[in-house]
Amino acid sequence: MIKKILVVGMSILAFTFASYAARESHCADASKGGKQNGAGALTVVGFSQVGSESDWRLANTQSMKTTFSEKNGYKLILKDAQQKQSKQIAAIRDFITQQVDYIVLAPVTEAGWDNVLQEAKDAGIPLIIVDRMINTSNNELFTCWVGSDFRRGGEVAVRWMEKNLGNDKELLIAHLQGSMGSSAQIGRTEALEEAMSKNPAWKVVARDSGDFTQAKGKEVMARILKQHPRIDVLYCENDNMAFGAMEAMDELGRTYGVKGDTKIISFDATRAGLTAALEGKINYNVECNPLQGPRVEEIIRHLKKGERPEKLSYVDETSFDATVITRDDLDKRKY
Ligand code: GZL
Repeated sequence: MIKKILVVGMSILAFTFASYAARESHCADASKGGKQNGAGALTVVGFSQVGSESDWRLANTQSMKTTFSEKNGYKLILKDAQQKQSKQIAAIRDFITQQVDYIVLAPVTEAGWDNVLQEAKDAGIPLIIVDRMINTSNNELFTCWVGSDFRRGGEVAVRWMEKNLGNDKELLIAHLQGSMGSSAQIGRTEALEEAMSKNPAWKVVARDSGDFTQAKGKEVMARILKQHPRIDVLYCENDNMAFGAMEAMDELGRTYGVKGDTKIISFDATRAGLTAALEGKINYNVECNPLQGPRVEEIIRHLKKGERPEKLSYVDETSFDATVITRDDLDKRKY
């Protein structure tokens, strides 16, 4: 009888120790990307992506897929949120349940993340934010961020406007905003609003959101064109909305681009956006680099070694003027 009690006691002790060790090693390994879920030696990365709303987004997703491939030692679990924050929150909770080694989040908007990021932190899973930023009072809720300086991109655009369109004469501006509350929309809008305060001759005659999509961009621009017979500048917060706006202008016989009445400023500098610039349809295109996969992987490699990489890192970007862009510029592009 005593022997039986001893055997039962020892097995309970062994089980307790094993489960404690597993939890500790998960938390410890979470910073080293250990194999925590039967995926062999692969490091499991859960990626909550905004959606597939634009060419930029597709390039961003592809960069993550190419980087976090099995041949590179990773298993990528990609979840597309169709631009809904509720789906992203559900995805993060699913990654926690699956005990992934790392979570990557491309947040659709800036607000509303503290609770679910706290859950990931409590689970000991490092969370890396890419592309847009979140608005939080607690920077410890995420490990690192990789993305663009959207305000700076907008300032590059308005400096081009001042230099090439002048700030001493009336400019009637149509402003197509991206997904409201996203860092890209906030930064690009702030830059234009600051320029408006410095250039009283500029007037934003129409402003609406096209949610970064071509279809919504066309719908919004068609409405604006019918209300405003003269639009000197379209300040468009991404290429896909610009493509939609161009469709609307074509249908209403309005001209645009280098030789047209409405000058188009766009953001992203996707291959299609730069093709439009090369064709003289988009006057100026400010790059927003989607190739963030390698930067995220570099962060994970540091974390695996127990190092603490830079909290914020910005991707490299440039801009393109239709009057100087060449076919060679386009051929060199990776997306
Ligand atoms: C920018 C990114 C934006 C792009 C859009 O980093 O968040 O979202 O400008 C995309 O094309 O939809």
